[in-house]
Amino acid sequence: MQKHLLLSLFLLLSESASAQMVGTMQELSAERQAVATHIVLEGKALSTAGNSDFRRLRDCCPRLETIDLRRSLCREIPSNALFACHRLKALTLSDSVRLIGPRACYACDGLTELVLPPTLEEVGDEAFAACRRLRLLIVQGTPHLGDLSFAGLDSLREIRLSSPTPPPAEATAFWGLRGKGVKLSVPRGSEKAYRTAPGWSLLFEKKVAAQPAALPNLIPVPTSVLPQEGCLNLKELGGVEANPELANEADHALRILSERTNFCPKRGKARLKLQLDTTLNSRTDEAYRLEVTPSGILITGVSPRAVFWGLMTLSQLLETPDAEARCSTLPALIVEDEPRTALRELMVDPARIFIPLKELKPFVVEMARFKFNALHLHLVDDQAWRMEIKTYPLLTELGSHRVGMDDMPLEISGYYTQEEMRDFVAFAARHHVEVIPEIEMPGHEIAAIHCYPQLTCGARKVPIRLTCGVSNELLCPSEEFVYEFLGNVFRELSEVFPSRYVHLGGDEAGNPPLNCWTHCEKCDSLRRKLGITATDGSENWRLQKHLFDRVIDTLRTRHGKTPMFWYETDFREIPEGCVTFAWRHGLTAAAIRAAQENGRKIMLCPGEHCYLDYPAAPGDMPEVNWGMPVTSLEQTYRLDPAWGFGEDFEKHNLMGVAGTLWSECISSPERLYYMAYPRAMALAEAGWSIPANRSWESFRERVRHQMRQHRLRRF
Ligand code: TNX
Repeated sequence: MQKHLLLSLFLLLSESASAQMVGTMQELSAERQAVATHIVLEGKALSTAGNSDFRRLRDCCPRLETIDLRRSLCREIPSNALFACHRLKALTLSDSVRLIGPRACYACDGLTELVLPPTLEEVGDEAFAACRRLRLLIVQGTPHLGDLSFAGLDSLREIRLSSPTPPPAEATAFWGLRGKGVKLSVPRGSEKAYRTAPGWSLLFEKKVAAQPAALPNLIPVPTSVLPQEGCLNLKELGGVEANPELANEADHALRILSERTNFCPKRGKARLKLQLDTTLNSRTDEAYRLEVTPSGILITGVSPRAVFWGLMTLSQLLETPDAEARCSTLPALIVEDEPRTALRELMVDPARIFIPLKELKPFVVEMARFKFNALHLHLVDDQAWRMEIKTYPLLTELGSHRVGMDDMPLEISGYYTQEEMRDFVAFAARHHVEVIPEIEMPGHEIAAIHCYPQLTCGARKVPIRLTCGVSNELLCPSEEFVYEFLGNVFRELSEVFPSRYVHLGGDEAGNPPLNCWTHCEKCDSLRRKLGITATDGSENWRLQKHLFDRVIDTLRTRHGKTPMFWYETDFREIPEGCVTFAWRHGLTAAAIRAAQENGRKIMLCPGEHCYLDYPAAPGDMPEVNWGMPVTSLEQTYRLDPAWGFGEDFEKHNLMGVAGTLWSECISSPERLYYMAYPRAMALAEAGWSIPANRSWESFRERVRHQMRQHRLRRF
């Protein structure tokens, strides 16, 4: 005990007031976790599951720079333990560590040196991948090095090893370091063994041999793929041919060819030809045909967007197992393809945790690979307002900064200026991804109410919300300022987002729903004025209808937009010209019936399949949540967009599929990708491919290949 005290005192004086020495993280108060910069853990056993010592180090210590585990008894660093801890500068492992789990230190890009103790037996897949500043790696034992365990280490200069026999390594352990001149310091006499050992040999390779094209591992699976005789030698490909209306697609084509092949601009005689043919299909403007022959490639599409999807298919055909290897030949084939549903979107939530647009650009590029055609931006919520609205500057001045998301004391700031957003929307459009903005009403609006209290009943002042969940403060339907406010917001929004759609939220407005309006005098008189006499609980829903009707009318008549909203059973009516989203567990059939009865369109993103913010396996991130169910890859894959409702529903009501990435627990761009993939690939196929072509067994094979490609790309 005395030793403990002395050591603590020493640390306090020598390092800084935020140096902490404790047995386990539980002994450290939330306040001290929030400011800790150096932590020494001495615990006999560090916990690895649930709200573990490691989860707290990762999520609850935003200033943490060093972790010292030397005095702890810690056999395992669990998977995702310190995932994307960008601020971490040093990690000292204990001599008792046997296992480092998958992605344990993924993208810990502040680490510059790392010592793996002699006791270590296993380094999991991607355990230190993307630690881009790591210069020196010291391996004292012979652990097995997993798939991509040290991939993408741009700064690595030296690996020092004590073992004369090379630690067993997967072929991809050091992917990205080929020919980078990493110095390998090994015991004398063992150089040759390392030069030829699996995984290690890559460090000595100079040139990448061109690999033959992989078997088609296309996601989403196309309507038909017909193999033909012969193949195209890509060295004979000399360029791209397209009319001016396909200039954007021609640019993409050139980029794909130069990234993925060794084609010979000018010298090669064969061409990649892009062309429009509006007679190809009348059901959708996304149908394309891709033909590879020994003398060239032809992509025909109903629209530029369709041609672009053809290019995305071509890009997948050109993938080789080793991302550094260029594709040299392409087997002849004919692909004919079109989507099953019209709108295939992913939703991201920068309101809870801000996502800079520079991080969202590569996200859009990745979505487009799988033929998603819309990105839905959840721009506002109780926790923040993220979109510049010039009429109401306080929204972003006061509403876009806060510290804290549940137990994570993170400083979360940021908003999108209109100018930046225009640039982003144009970027996405070049990838044929439509950006759909969402402004929530009447609930999930605390950030706006905080800035402009007159938006809620009685102009109550409310603080910005720091936790997840449902709030009871709502926009007041009887306050004229609310309509003026929304009118201005949607007017400015329409000037930034050319999308046909605008999402109005509409979900989870209070608990009990809409009760905020029950005791508001102004709402009382509005109810009287509207002749709402019911007292069965439906009176507030009628007020909500009044609010929605007014806003929907403005959006449709003044801005030509199609409003969207999250379906709540109490809505009953889906107004003309609107699209509803089925999202709640167990209520998809009810939402579909409402869409059918009202003759409206519906998007499917049922919680059972499409909530990509839920953990994909037990114990996976987020390890701590509010009881989110596990939504496995298979579960997502098994989404039937028609929900068993048959052809009539599919033809008249089904609009598409959506995957949501609510961000209460998604605290970094790396985590956003981690939650999205591979499940987004499963969703892409559910939304695009016809049932006759879909099979979980086949998808499982293809997704393995696609995930390898995904991991090898940089975001
Ligand atoms: C419910 S889904 C919400 C969101 C949360 C999400 C968390 C929906 C329309 N509302 O506000 O972020 O659950 O999974």
